[in-house]
Amino acid sequence: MTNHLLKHFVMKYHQLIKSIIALALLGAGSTIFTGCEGPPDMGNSSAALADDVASQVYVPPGEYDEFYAFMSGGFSGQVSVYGLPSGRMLKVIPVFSLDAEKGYGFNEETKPLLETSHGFIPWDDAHHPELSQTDGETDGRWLFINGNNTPRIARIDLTTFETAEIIEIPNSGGNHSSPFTTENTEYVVAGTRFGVPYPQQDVSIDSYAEKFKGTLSFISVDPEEGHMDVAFQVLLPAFNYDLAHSGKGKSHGWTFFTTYNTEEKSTLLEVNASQNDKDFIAAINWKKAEEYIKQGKYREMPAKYAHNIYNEKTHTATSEMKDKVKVLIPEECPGLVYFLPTPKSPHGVDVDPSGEYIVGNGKLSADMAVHSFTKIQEAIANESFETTIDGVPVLKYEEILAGIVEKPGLGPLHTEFDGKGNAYTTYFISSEIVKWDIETQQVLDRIPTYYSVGHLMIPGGDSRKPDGKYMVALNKITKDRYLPTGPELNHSAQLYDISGDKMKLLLDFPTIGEPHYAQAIAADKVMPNSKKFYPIEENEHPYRTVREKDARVEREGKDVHIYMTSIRSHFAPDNIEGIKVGDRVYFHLTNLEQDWDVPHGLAVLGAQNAELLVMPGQTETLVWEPKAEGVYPFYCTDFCSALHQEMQGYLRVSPANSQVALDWRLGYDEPVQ
Ligand code: K7E
Ligand code: CUA
Repeated sequence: MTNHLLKHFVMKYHQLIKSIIALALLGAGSTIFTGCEGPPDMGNSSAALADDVASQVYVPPGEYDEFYAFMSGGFSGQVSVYGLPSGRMLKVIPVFSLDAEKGYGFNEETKPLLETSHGFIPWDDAHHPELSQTDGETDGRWLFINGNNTPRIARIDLTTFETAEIIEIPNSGGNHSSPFTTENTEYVVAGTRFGVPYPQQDVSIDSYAEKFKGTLSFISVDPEEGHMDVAFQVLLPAFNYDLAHSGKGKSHGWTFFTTYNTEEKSTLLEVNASQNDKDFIAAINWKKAEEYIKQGKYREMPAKYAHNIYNEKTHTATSEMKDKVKVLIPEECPGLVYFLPTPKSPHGVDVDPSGEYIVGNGKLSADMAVHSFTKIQEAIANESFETTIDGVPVLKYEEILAGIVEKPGLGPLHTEFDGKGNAYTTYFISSEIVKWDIETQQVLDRIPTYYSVGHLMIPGGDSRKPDGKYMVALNKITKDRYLPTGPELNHSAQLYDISGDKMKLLLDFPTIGEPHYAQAIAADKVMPNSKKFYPIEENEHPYRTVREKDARVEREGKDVHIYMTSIRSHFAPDNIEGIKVGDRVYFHLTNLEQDWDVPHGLAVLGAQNAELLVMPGQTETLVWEPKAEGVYPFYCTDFCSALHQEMQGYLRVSPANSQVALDWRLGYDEPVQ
């Protein structure tokens, strides 16, 4: 956007604010263009790209990228992995949604990962990937991500790049302010976006202000195994808890959650939740919470939630239903929670690498408030409280303010840091990123995004040690950036060089779903630990077949278990007879390969299911219930050798009352049995 247009926006700010409230975050893309004389000068974006830009993002064939970037899939429910600076897509990791490509959620082993208290849920809306940290630095062990719709947090193991665990969050509705980690991954957090009746019950929606509540959950993470548990919840008024970040350095021990709808309305929120001049950042002293838990000052409340863990030895997930949770009530726990007044419907809350500055991205505010952790501590010590809400002291705004960034842009959403004293904030409505000095709050630079940027990401940009070389803008609107693909366009990411004084656009690349947020990490923190295959001698799957000569078929009533192996380029057995209509057939396929990148697939004609894609050394199970007699081919779906097309077999299905004996073989001369 040109400076002229920007000035125009700022001047018209007060006129615009009404329409912003009405339109903000709704008609996004069009809002940019309707309030002014025409579209911004887009020609500049490519003209401004100098020749050296190409070499900055060029990773020659066969060479590796410098960073792994993990992008949330938004409504795809997955995580996608990109290399930076090339923007090459490396993998899609299935998390909350079924993925037919990998059989995830279709095979028997991964189905339990998608169990919840509402039953099997094959989809979610994933917003915020978050890397595990040690001492405030990303450590490359795990990636967490929230499921927004049916509140959940998933943990991805970065040795396998697979979902290892999913825990459901009870007493919650819309797990949006999640899963932001603490400095040593003591906790990942989960704040409810929607107020919900507490406990859940059949009540009038008009009873919102009295019967509805908002919970903020702290999910402990086992430092060795990574296993998650709901350590405690804090029970608060039914505000909408939007985003969070934990303190670091001097503010380690605290976590900050933004709120909107402090009006506690349940209808027409675009107007009703935009009344208060200031909403709050809820500051939770979780070290204090740990003391209260130790002292037994919690209430144990009934709560139903699923905890699902994938076991890498058995290659199988299990799901357990939990039934209670520890709840802390602010009235009973002084010093646990404070509200920091923050203008106006803040979206992101971001803590700078030192832990001193807490940035409230007030999306409907002209200026942006930056709080000081030191001043917050002083205000608490002096009891400088404006008032108290449900036992939570509200600190005095003026006393906790480090400063404000004056009229930087329109619609601030999120801020990240480069570790060199600079902050970078996205402006959704004015479609730009503004760089400013954390200590002086002076604006230093601004650059347009194409278009309507949401989150931004700097590798390590929310940790104590950002790697301030690149920045990625995650844009909501793609419009004219790529060849048109009909009404739906992939979201667009943009890569910027932030190593100098001026931000510089390097690259556009399309993404999958809606990557609200992303995280990135130096490749050498992850690459050395990447698993190449599963050692067959460690396979503890109950239906494994570790030698081809053990391949067999066993009938247990109407259940038929096929203990099958695959190795280039055949299945054992490859001819099976004696299956009957009405049987339930389990293909337990063990891939005997012990080499990197040699998966085999398995697909069966008429199976109402996805394929299996079995990694070397792994066992996976496809269930098939044949509906009609006949002879059904099956084959390998992954081109695994020159004789991949020969990797096939047949399964004969006879009528339910037939006398055809169970029989299986591989080759005419060398029967398996
Ligand atoms: Cu899209 Cu973090 Cu869900 Cu902001 S959120 S943009
Ligand atoms: Cu095995 Cu193709």
